[in-house]
Amino acid sequence: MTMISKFISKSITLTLIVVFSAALGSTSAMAAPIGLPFDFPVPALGSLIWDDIDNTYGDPVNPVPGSPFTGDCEPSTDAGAIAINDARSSADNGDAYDTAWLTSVGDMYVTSPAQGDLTGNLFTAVPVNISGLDVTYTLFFSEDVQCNRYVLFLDNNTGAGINEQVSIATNFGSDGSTIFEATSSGDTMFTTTDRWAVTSDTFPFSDPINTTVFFGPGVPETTPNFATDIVCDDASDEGVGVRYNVFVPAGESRCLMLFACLDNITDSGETVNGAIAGAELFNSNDTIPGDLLSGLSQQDLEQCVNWQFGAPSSTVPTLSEWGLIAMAGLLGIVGFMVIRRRQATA
Ligand SMILES: [Ca+2]
Ligand SMILES: [Ca+2]
Ligand SMILES: [Ca+2]
Ligand SMILES: [Ca+2]
Repeated sequence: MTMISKFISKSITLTLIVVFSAALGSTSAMAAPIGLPFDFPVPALGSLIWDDIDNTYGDPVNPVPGSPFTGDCEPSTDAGAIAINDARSSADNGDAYDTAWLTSVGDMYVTSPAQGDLTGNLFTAVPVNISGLDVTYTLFFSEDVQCNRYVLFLDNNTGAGINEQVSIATNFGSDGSTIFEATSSGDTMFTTTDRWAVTSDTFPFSDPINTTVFFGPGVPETTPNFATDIVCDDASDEGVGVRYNVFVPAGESRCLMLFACLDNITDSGETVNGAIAGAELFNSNDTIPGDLLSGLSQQDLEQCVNWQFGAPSSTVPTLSEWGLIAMAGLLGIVGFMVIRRRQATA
């Protein structure tokens, strides 16, 4: 081996170690068990608190078995489904929800054992297996904006592709006073084409203004095939329910990512115009506010089928940033050695 080839082989080994350590570091976050129910106050944002993340929701005697769009939202006897019971905004307005992010895969509620993991601001429920998919319910609580991020991971560890309908419902605390202040299409009718909806309990407000974000801009692989403003057994239009068709190829993972925000989103004010201005930040992947994508890898983002991150239908693996930095360094050093060798033999 020449000196240069020895050097290259050593450098490649070093590069691999750097890349490998970076990859390990990103997945070895300390496990931090937390019992259900738990609350998540965000002291940096005034009175903001996400209340009672619990596994006591879903109606076991639902007329449409396992549907989050029918049955009792807060039943006295429950099906063990996981959801956020309520929230209070920065400006100290309570009763944002009467359960948010109640979820079904097919006709099965996404349930949870009484213990999950809370690492920093990220809650991860224990995965449950539904129709062959390992389903992981996660919530990220922002420190920057009055929003939480809901991501449902669907891992297919079987040898065949799986297609499922995923239904997600949020019932607002605004009850029969709920009005749709705005939707992303420019009207106040909530349909499958709306990326987001802003609702309130009608001015003057006593509950927070709610913004719910259902999918991203561009051409995501899936967007809702059904949308309803009547969820649970409430007769009035006091919630948002959406259903997605998700295909998970054999041995692969997919996810759905939605956001729920309160009041002015980026400040503590409570105005319809402020909420709409905040909602519009979700019209571009580049303006999603604050830390809301924190902890998600580029691969996670590309697997969330209701958003379009990266090139469409791209399956080319990408090097991590560390890998790119190490590779750039390696190429630079090799170039330097080559130049020196040329100078030495000139
Ligand atoms: Ca409530
Ligand atoms: Ca209320
Ligand atoms: Ca309600
Ligand atoms: Ca609309």
